Amino acid sequence: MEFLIVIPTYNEFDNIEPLVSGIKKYLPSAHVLFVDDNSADGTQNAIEKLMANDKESVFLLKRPGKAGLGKAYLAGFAWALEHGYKYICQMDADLSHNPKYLPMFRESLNSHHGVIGSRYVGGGGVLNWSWYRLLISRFGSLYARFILKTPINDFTGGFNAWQAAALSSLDLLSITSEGYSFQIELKYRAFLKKYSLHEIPIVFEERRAGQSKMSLNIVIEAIFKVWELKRSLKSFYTRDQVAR
Ligand SMILES: Nc1nc2c(ncn2[C@@H]2O[C@H](COP(=O)(O)OP(=O)(O)OP(=O)(O)O)[C@@H](O)[C@H]2O)c(=O)[nH]1
Ligand SMILES: [Mg+2]
Repeated sequence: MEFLIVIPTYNEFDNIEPLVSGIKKYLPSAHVLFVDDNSADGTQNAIEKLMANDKESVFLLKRPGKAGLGKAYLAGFAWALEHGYKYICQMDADLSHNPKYLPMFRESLNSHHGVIGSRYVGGGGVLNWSWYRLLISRFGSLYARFILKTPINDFTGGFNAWQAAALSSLDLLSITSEGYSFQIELKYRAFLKKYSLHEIPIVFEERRAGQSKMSLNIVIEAIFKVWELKRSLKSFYTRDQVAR
């Protein structure tokens, strides 16, 4: 069991089939775990249809209701670790994350604890986003980088991959972030652990099908959470490292 892609879904019916065919095209050996929060649009049916022909590599974790991206990922990570995968990848379901980058992610995990798909390094970018969406995202990453004093260019992006051993050492059970701040928290914890993180340029494409779950609450959570992370995690990991 090598490479598992964990994909949280909420009402992504139209995206499931093209996403899985893209993954199979570029990284045929990858397994896929969908973590669905009881979508109302038949997303689970679309996943189960694929599973009927592919019991070996497509899996579905059903959850009772919409509880946010962070909780879905934590459930998916726990499943991945229980099943003994060596590498764990995070990816959105809405085709914003192009599966063509997966072979590069896999390759880079040979020499790095974590790989960050980055819109904000040379060669990376965003297609078809409104100027204000780009501004929120660009500002969000710079804000987190500045406050947390951490040299990561794309803090909020959700296309990342981890060596399972490194991921499992991040005290996942104590993570409380829900939306974008979940991505910030994970990367910050890995940085504090002094893990090697490699940013690979990706071009992010705006979703074409389904509805965005981005909300003002998610942005506000991230703005405040960064300060909380700085306070709570910095002292926690410094203490941990001194003790060792
Ligand atoms: N299981 C679960 N998945 C979620 C939840 N919220 C968002 N997702 C999924 O997380 C991924 C990212 O969410 P998006 O809505 O695409 O967020 P975004 O990329 O910032 O915004 P847009 O691309 O504009 O839609 C997608 O695969 C969503 O289906 C949730 O509460 N539970
Ligand atoms: Mg999206």
